[in-house]
Amino acid sequence: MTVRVFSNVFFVPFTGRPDASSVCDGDGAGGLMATLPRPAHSAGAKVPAGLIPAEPSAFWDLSVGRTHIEIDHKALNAPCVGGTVPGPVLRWRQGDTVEVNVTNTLRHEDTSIHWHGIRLPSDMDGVPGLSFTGIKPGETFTYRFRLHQSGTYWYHSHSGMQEAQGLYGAVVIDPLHPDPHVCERDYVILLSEWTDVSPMDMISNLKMQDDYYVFRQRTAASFLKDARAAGGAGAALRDRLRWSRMRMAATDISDVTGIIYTYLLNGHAPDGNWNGLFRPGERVRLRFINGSSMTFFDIRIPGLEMLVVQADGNDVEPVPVDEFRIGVAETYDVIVQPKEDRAYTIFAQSEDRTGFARGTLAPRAGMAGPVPPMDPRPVRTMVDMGMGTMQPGESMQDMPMPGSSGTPAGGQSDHAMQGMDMAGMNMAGMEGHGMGSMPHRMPPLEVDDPGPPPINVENQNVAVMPVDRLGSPGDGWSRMAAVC
Ligand SMILES: [Cu+2]
Repeated sequence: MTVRVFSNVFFVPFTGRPDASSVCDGDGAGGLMATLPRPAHSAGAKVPAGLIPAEPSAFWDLSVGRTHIEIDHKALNAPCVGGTVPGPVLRWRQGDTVEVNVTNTLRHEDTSIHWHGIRLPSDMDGVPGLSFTGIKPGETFTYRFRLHQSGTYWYHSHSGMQEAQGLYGAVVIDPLHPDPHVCERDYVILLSEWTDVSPMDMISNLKMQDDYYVFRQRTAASFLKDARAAGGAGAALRDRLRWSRMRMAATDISDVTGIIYTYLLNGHAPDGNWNGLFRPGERVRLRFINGSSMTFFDIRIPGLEMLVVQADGNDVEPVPVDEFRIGVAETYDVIVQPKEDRAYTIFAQSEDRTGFARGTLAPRAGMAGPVPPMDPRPVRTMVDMGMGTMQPGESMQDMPMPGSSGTPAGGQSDHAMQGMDMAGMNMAGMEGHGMGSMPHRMPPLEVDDPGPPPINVENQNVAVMPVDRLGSPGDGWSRMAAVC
């Protein structure tokens, strides 16, 4: 079996083409395919989470209010659309002028809806204080704009911390031209987080201690393991000292973690097991949306190859993958073709492996596939920090360079200096680091860089030696190498 770990670096633009019962109830049948009536004037149509309305509609009435929702024993008076998390899937059609009335029924808070990734006039963008004044309690604001694009997008509040607490939903825009990727089944898979901790408390905690929610620090007990991995106690100690000098933790992958988050798939906790139905042999399109505030997910469906056909709403040259990573606010459409009469698990583990979201593609409602264990947690290296792995005595030749795909983090390989951007590099600090052994293959320096940006409140650190790691294998690489 070939290992394919997806990175968007491989994507080339293709052609221009084409619930909300929240899941808070843990109803496993939430994603069943059904024939749904077309909403003439969709009032946040009550369509099960993940299902796309049967027909697009240009007119929508949405109501924002707070609703008591409990998921995974975490109760929250959540700000949301239509009383559900996530809000309804809005299905539009390219070329239409859509009209969305958003009524704020919150008592004391403004609200707003921002259309993520949609090209529209600035006063329709829904960012209070920037392009409009927000929607006051009791008011209705009418968004009206023409749709120039198609694809998978999403919407979320841009007021206060409402998005972090549940005010988001999916947007699916049908293309004007025939869609090259029409499938028998079509589901939205919206990933997000759920917690009963106040978002303002989270920010306050993080301001005081940046690894407040990281409960997996390296300790004296893990030093032996580190020493074995680093090739000696001295190397392991030096590594820890470098991290210590930066006042950072190598294990600080996500600022907020599964310690307080439950990861949701279409609003369902892992135990809720969202279901999407298929008949064996059918092609199923899954529109993944990362609607979380903090979490990157690594997604796979054991036993199924995924064909990535769209990224952030843009059709791409199809790429088959076994796993891909989705960052916050990104969308990826994939097509799968389950051939067996069995359940397949959609497994989305958080990048830091402190939890996962999970759902099931199944031929019959209520089925559950095996849930794989999470992969080992990643530990950051100096390469991840853009600082290379150079140690005293090592030569530049040993350092990972741009385009060094296939080199595991922290690994070493023989690379020419080609492609390396030396501009802005502080060479003074490199004495004793083996510059004398720099290979002769190094091309002449081209210094056309204006230099690093100023360090200020907005820009607090700049990588000394930026390294392009888009081609690097993902965190799942070692696992996949092991099983293949
Ligand atoms: Cu956004």
